[in-house]
Amino acid sequence: MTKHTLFTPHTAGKIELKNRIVMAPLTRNRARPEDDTPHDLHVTYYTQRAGAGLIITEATQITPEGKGYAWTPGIYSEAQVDAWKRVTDSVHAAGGKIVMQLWHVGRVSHTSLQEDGKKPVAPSPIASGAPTFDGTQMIDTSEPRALEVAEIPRLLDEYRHAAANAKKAGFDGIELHAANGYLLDQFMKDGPNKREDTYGGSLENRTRLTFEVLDAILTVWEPGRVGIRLSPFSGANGATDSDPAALADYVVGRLARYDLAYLHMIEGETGGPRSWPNETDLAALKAKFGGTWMGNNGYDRELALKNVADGPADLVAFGVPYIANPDLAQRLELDAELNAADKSTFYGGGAKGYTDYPFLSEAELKKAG
Ligand code: 8OZ
Repeated sequence: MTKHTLFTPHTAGKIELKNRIVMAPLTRNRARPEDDTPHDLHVTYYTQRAGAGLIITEATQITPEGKGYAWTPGIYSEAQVDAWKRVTDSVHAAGGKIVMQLWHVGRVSHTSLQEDGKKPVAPSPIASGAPTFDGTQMIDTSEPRALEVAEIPRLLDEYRHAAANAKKAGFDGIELHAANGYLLDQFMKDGPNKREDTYGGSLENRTRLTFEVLDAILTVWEPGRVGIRLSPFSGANGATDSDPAALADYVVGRLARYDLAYLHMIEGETGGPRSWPNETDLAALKAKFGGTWMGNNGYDRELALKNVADGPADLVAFGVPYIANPDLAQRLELDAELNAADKSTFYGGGAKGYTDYPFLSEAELKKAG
């Protein structure tokens, strides 16, 4: 029996994947509170999932200012580099590939999560209206202050530094988080971005920061090891745009010139419908990009098989199914049953609901194989 394409290797830029099943970036809020480092549990959790063609880490802040939730990890300190190195070494020893997702939350934060209780930064001083978690309770995000143009070189340095740290930590590449209403997405969308300078107004201006950040991290990494995540069709965290089809078309068109590892597209709204504007044709967008297209959002086995075979996706990223199934790639290949995910342990806590989901047993493997 020939293998379905979903289970065959694919080269994403310069990253060689053993199959086309990707573990999506998943915020799990289990980093050490003292210093935002991943610990032993993270090593186990990611290593258990090394059967994926590619693992994308949970969103990881590039700087303390980029933090928006309790217990998310960072990649700005030496302690964080050392801790992540243990994760990458272990994943590699298990035959996996892993890239780090670089994150700055922008306005999706609270003063209590910022150094010295400072206001979070954003394109414009407009609160996201989205909630966050401060380590005790869900709270409204704070009203941010507008980032000044004079601060942008400092921000680019922080992205560059984080990208260099990810390299030191042994990752196979990085993914730039430019989705879900966080800083770069806030700049790109005309709901949160009301600026009247060179970072606001036209599509060229609103996307300027994203491309400046991309250029900054490309001084550290070759393009074939850099991916980017976008969600132009989503209003997550209050970031809406008046013309998402035009935004998607413009950004994807410019990304086509970069020869990146992949474009990771949230096809619709995370946890919501797989829907996009009538004017948008995902296959045409993929063709415009020209490189590896990673589809995400609401995929099950059937849709993944179909979209990889019919061409609108080269890779498929699974989120919730990867929380509950460390051996998801194998289960999908064998068409075995999936464990159900326990929502109550998604965010925060310890091993429960994190590293204790069962692998297929010998008996189940025999039955399925
Ligand atoms: C869920 C909870 C907190 C953050 C994203 C990084 O949506 C996230 C996130 C998801 O990209």
